[in-house]
Amino acid sequence: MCSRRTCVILGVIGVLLGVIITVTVVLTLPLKRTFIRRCELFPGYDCENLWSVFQQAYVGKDPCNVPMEAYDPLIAAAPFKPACNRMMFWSKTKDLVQDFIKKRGCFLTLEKTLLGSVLDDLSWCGEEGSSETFKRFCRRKCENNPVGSFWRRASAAFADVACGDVTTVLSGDIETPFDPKSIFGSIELKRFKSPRVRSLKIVLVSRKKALSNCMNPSFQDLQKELGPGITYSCTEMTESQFNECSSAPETCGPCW
Ligand code: DVN
Repeated sequence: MCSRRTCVILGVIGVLLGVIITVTVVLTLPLKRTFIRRCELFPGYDCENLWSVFQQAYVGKDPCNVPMEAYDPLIAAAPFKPACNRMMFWSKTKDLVQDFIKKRGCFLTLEKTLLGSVLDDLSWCGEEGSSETFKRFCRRKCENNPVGSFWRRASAAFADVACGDVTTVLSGDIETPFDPKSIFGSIELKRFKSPRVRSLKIVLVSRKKALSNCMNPSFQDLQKELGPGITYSCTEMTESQFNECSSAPETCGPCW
């Protein structure tokens, strides 16, 4: 029988070991298990096949040489479906929008679709000469990295089915809320086409003291990029007004 002091020390060591093992297991959980678990929340898809098609885009390749087009077969295997008047895009406002969407289920973001959901906030890459999928230490700085290329390709396909009144949430906390080099500015906005898309409603949300408003010069650039025949509007909101909207009834009704 150990002395009280020894027992306490052994107990603490045991707990620490348990925490280290748990963290190690969770961190090294294969990406596939997360992908499949999330995929199975969407009935009607062959998740094993989708995983296999996904891997073909990057496994065995230089992680700086995975272009957007490498994901074409994956997009074809799980095409995006239009959700007219309910599609929400965002830029520099990911957390704000994801919180909103949890409360306001009627809107659809890319991250709520099958492909957006299975890979949301994950990292992955392959390596030449290896059949492995790596989760960590994947380079993100090079242009054609597997993760960035996926989000650009998925965003393009999601924007290609945008229809009706489209909403985009931008940040009033920054001096240039519309960034033409962002995915929204360089890929999604260009794919909004009339008559499929009737209007683009910008919601400019400020969490702190607003640094920009709907008269911001960057919105001139946005409107120049917007295709003909699409009505443009911009509404300024504080974060609390935006969140009050999210508690409104389950219609994608006119909060803005
Ligand atoms: O409309 C959104 C959404 O559809 C998304 O797919 O693209 C638009 C947001 O991209 P953005 O306009 O470039 O917005 P940000 O806030 O400037 O940058 C978000 C960045 O996070 C993207 O540029 C992606 O960066 P990356 O991977 O190329 O270095 C990345 N990203 C986008 N959606 C993501 C994501 N990262 C993790 N999970 C997601 N769902």
